[in-house]
Amino acid sequence: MANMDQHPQKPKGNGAVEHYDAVVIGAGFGGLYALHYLREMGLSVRVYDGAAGVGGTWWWNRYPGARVDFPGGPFYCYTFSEELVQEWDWAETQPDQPAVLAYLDYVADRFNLRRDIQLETWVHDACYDEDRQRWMIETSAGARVSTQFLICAVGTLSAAYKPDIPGIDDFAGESYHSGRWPHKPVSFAGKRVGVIGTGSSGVQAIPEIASEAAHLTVFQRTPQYTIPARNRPIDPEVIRQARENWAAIRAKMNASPSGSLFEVSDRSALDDLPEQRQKLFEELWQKGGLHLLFGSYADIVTDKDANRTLANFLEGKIRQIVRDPKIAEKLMPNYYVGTKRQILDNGYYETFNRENVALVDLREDPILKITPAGVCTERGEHPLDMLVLATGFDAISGALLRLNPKGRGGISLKEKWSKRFDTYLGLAIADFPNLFLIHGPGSPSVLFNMPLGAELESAWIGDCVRYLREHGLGAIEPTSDAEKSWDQEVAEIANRTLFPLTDSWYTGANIPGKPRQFCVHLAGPRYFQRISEIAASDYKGFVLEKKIPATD
Ligand code: NA7
Repeated sequence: MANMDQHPQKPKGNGAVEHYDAVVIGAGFGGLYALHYLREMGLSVRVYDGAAGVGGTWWWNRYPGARVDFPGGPFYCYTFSEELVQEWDWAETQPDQPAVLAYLDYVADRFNLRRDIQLETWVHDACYDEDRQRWMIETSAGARVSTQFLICAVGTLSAAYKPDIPGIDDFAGESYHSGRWPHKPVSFAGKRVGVIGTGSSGVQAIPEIASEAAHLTVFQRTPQYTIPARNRPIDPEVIRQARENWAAIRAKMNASPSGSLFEVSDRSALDDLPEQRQKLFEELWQKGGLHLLFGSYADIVTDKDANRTLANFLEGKIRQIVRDPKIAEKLMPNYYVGTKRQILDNGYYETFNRENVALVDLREDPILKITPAGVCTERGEHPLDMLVLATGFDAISGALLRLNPKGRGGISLKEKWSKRFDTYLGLAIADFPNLFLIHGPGSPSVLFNMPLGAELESAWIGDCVRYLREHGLGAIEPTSDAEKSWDQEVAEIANRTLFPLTDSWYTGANIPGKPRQFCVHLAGPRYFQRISEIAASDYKGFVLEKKIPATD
């Protein structure tokens, strides 16, 4: 896989080592809150991020149409500060990327975080020094840094994936990856644009590009189910109620399987007659967003027959919306609905009714190569002025592997994770003492409200650090046995669902050669209960080391 990020060469430092209690890598939702939490505990903390601004995934993913694909507004944001909830005005139900970035910029100022954040700085190397119980870090700015705790808040969708298509670097026109979108305005006007990829990013971008470009060619390998987001201004009453009852709302989100306020159905899709189901599906389709998936029936992602009922409904919608039946058939997905990241769109299927949009089905007409002039498929050349790669990410584990820390005995994460992405609790890794993960493999990460999950995980990490300090301990690390049983727990929960059966970035199937493993802990609130129980049991499953007296 081509590396999308050309990290700057390391300038020579002056040799002095900077010392911190904790280093956090990443200044997105996870890293910003980890900084706040640890600093409030009195720790010296330094955050490094390669981007030129805070925001993490929301800093990089600024492609047209990028929006929150979860219940947004006051429900996709930090929950820890009641004042913040009172102060920040969300305008839309599915905030767009500039709105989320503006919020994170505000948070960085509001909590005075910037003084401890160093931007445009990549961590090049991180090695654990067993004798000192500290991590030694080298940055792209040439600094050498020593820290007791290393918190990796590197993002689940941050290692952009550029496929190995012959000639991909030869294209002579403008070329952009959705996850590395430029900060200058990009104009599609009068241009022949090609988009490769129809996941969340492609589906969000395609209607926007089509409305401006002279012509758009969509290169689709795998069609996906998408549901109208029905983004709209937030009802001021919803905001008022959220502000008035924040503690109760926060508790409700904490207790919900997805970390949201969705009313979850406890009924089977198979208990209803077809007309009843159709009526309910239609109602929830009109409501928009994830209601259809979460609020219709309890067994949509656990029972194949229940899943088929929703698939039939959505396929009917595609046939209804897309006027040309041949194009509609090309857009027909073939997987268990809901087991890939559920896409929320703004007029995606409708886009294929436009005169200036063409769909190339790569399953019957594969890409042979990319030339300076465009994309060559088996059936001919598609001349283009601009190529957009919406080809996704090496998700969940990719950014950690790119960092490739070296743990006990010099073992690298790449060696450790060559076959499986073992962690304990999704928070820690055997042989990597004092290293913590936010949204790591084996945590609820991408299938739970991510800002809320980041808060809960950061607080767990902070409390663990406090425990070590209060007990005169210098290092903590899980046992391999604990990792094995955690791995089993994650798999057992997942195997009660249809998720592992689908090729997706949840299972790693989008990256050639990546080990297949469904890495998301699907038990939401039960997960957070489990990790607090483990903390309360004096960190069962971990080895705790006495503090070695400092020698420097
Ligand atoms: P996804 O969901 O991984 O989508 C990537 C798309 O790119 C998907 O349609 C892939 O088809 C396609 N792809 C990847 N490689 C190729 C090649 N070689 N040829 C043709 N098509 C290819 O990533 P997204 O960025 O859309 O979604 C991640 C988002 O989830 C994130 O931004 C949040 O919004 C939530 P495939 O399915 O592999 O056949």
